[in-house]
Amino acid sequence: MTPSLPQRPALYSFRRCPYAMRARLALAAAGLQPGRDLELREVALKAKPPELLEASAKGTVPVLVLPDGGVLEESLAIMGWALEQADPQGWLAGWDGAAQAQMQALIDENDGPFKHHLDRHRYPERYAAADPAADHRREALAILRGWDELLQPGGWLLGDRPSLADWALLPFVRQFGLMEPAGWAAAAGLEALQGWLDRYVASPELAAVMEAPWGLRRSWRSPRWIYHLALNGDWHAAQGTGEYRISTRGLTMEQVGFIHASHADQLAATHQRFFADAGPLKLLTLDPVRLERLGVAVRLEPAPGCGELFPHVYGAVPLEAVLQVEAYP
Ligand SMILES: N[C@@H](CCC(=O)N[C@@H](CS)C(=O)NCC(=O)O)C(=O)O
Repeated sequence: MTPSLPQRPALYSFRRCPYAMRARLALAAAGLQPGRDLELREVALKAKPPELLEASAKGTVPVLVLPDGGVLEESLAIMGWALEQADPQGWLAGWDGAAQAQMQALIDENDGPFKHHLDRHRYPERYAAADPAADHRREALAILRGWDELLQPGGWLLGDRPSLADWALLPFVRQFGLMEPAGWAAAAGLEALQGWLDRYVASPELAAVMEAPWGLRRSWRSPRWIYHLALNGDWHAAQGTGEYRISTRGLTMEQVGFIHASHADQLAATHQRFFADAGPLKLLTLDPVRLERLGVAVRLEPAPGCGELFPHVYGAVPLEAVLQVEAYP
């Protein structure tokens, strides 16, 4: 085993991504728990950690990295893996080959044409003006009417109990419904589907994957990045000048000779030691590779007195080396 492999499966997720939601739904249904059975690493899509990109160069979430080095980089593969571990609710178990083929066909229709129209309806600015969002809404609704018909006899896509297909499609239909809630509630010919979505939105299964420990609002802190606590005013000033030059609370880089930073596992103690009474702060995530590329050296050096090694940044931090800015604590 190489040192970079996780001891438990590591799931790279993004709380609101429908693909990641379906993966979390399946992992939770299998009885797995973050912290105990796997490590959940919430990512910001604008600042993907290097560990994710090394495991899966295509840079989408969800990705599951297994302790044996296996990498599952498609949401459906993660759902399949989860259900192989345990399938107590029978999402796949108990359905015959024909039913499983129908599930796959529904998922293909969702991930292909439905998602295509959903994106063009949702983000018209990203697509050509000659391709109006209203057309895509109409096309998406036509697909939804087909699913509505399937639901009518038993309340679920394949009959009277939910299967893999229901859980794989629901996060995407939710996204469609959320785009125009009034229009969705008033849409004709979708009564069964509206009821199906309402049950999902109110379900404990969805609530569980949108809250901790499955749905995190804070990004995972990579051990390859370095972190700096900034007073709100100092960060604000840096945005005006294009670079950040404060070393630590009340001291400039010129006074100290470098800018103090911490590794992820040193952050809480740094906060406690120097900023506990400082009020609201900004936590800057810095990429040392990007800093070096911009000509700013980062050296690991012992803190005076204790000898613990901390990253020290030798030069002003250009804003483009700041990957993320969050309120802290
Ligand atoms: N086919 C992939 C699609 C996953 C996907 O597209 N995820 C989106 C987020 S919802 C993503 O990671 N996009 C990359 C980005 O926005 O940078 C799967 O099923 O897992």
